[in-house]
Amino acid sequence: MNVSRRDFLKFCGASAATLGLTATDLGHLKEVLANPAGPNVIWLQGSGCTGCSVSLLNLISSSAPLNAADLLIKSINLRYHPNLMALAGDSAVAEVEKVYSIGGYVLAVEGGVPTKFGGNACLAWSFNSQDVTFQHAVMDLANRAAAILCIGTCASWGGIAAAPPNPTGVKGVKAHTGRTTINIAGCPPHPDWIVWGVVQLLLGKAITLDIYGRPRTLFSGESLHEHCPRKETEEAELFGIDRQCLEELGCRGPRTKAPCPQMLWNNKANWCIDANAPCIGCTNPNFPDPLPFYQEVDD
Ligand code: FSX
Ligand code: SF4
Repeated sequence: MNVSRRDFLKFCGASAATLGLTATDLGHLKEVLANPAGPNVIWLQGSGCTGCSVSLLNLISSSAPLNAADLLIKSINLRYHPNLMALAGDSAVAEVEKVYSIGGYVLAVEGGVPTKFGGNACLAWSFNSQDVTFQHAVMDLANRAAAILCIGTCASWGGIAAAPPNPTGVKGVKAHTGRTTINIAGCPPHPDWIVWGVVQLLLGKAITLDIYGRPRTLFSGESLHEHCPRKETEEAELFGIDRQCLEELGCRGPRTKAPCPQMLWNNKANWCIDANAPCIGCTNPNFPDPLPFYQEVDD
């Protein structure tokens, strides 16, 4: 099968449709987004690479929210984010304390939770000259959160941060806190998936999860391989060859669920396989297993 980029883009619907948002939802969303009293959001970063935040900052959409600024400034009250807030030091942490005392906020967690060494491998912050470990901050804040969004595979299950031999004992947020989490998988997750999660919460919609805590709307159904334009093409034996299947080069598409082929990345410019990079299965709970990458796996 030889699929041109034009044909490929044709079968990729608009994000709103792909994400199952109806016209009524979009109308309701417009009202919610116009409400200055959006929900409080605390965004924590633990053991990860900050790529999840960077992915969100790459958001470009034709419908509201149009970009990350639109989402973060107009739609929600982002009360704490280590990279994006203007406050710093004790005054930043005081914001967290304020929101915590009100309760009912959305806790967004990026990065895994290191649990060895008394949690001292990762500090959330210092407050009044006292160090607070990330594991302690997550546990405390999870207790009074209305919902917990795990942004990325590290926060969901440990991900790269928990890869063997996992010297700092990294765990996912659910494994650490025992609380139900909404796992927006991916290393990093697509910005539209993160926005989708936030929008569902803004709309007051229940999110149905699969057995791994991932939203079924985003991560259920057929494997990514079933929607790949390279399905049933000749097997590539070398990297860098267009339009050939990458299974022998280690593609994890047949064992991975994610709407990458339908949605594309970077403002619909491309996705891993179209750039001749095998899928590495970054939305899977056991990611990065099986290692090494780029080696064929038996299914
Ligand atoms: Fe993990 Fe976030 Fe991968 Fe990185 O910090 S999901 S390593 S892209 O960005 O947590
Ligand atoms: Fe596409 Fe990978 Fe499946 Fe080949 S193995 S068809 S490259 S998803």
